[in-house]
Amino acid sequence: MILIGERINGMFTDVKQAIADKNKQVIQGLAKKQTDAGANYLDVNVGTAAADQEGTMQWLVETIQETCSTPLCLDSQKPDVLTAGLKVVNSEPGLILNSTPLNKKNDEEILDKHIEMAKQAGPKASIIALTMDKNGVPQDIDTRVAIAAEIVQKTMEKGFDTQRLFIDPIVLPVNVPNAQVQAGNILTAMGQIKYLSEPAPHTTVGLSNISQGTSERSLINRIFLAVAMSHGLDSAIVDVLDEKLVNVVATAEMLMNKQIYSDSFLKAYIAANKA
Ligand code: THG
Repeated sequence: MILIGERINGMFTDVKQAIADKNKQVIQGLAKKQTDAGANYLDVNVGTAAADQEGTMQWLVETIQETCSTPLCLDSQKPDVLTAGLKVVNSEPGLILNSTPLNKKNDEEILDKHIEMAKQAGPKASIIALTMDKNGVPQDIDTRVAIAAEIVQKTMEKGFDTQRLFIDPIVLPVNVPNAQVQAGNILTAMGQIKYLSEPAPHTTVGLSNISQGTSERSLINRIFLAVAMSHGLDSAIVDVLDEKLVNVVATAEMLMNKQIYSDSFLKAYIAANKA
């Protein structure tokens, strides 16, 4: 399971404040803590508060890279913000560009642009593409899979390895009226997306979206993650500082026979993930 740490996101009050104060310690502390907890990548999202999003992305990337070499996942819907991040990021250990829809009303070519940016960034750069198009976020299984199929097709046409593609079926909060059915739709779509190419694309989700505004947030996150893994999910943007969540990942992998059982399988998982 590829774990992407969600915490360096301007959506969080402490990160928003650190960005405003140019407080490197807060950002570097979060980078180190998430790396120690088993994050394979660190999501970097400037949020909506910063006036200068491009400069903020660069400051975050440089600040993180001063303290650790964990691969980064540059998270912005704005190509200019990603371009700014790409100027300073070290893609040597790996990189993800997060995230592009299939197309947008005002940008039909956005997926092509992201693929091109990833190609320029070197052999280890991947992209996350959302099962979303100019009509918005689909509410049913078939449209999600159809959009995913178009994403896979375009990826192949561009000569971009499908193993460098992560497809995100877009997780919505479960408490939104009429949205409860979406969790199941996402699981079914995810299972089908795995059959779109050989080798299969990765799948990923913004896990914490599922529990926004609910009580029992961490319980909902943990259980949805385990269920999603059984439907083929092989990556997620998560709160890796939730130790029990990481234990759920380790246990699910062990029960699916992807990790060998030993009495210390939890410790072994963390140790292997850190390496
Ligand atoms: N898909 C992709 N990328 C994404 C998402 C996605 N990136 C952003 C987001 N969704 C994933 N990251 C988060 C980070 C935080 C929260 C949810 C998803 C979250 N934050 C608290 C909240 O809103 O309640 C903030 C609380 C606080 O300030 O402490 O839940 O889906 N590809």
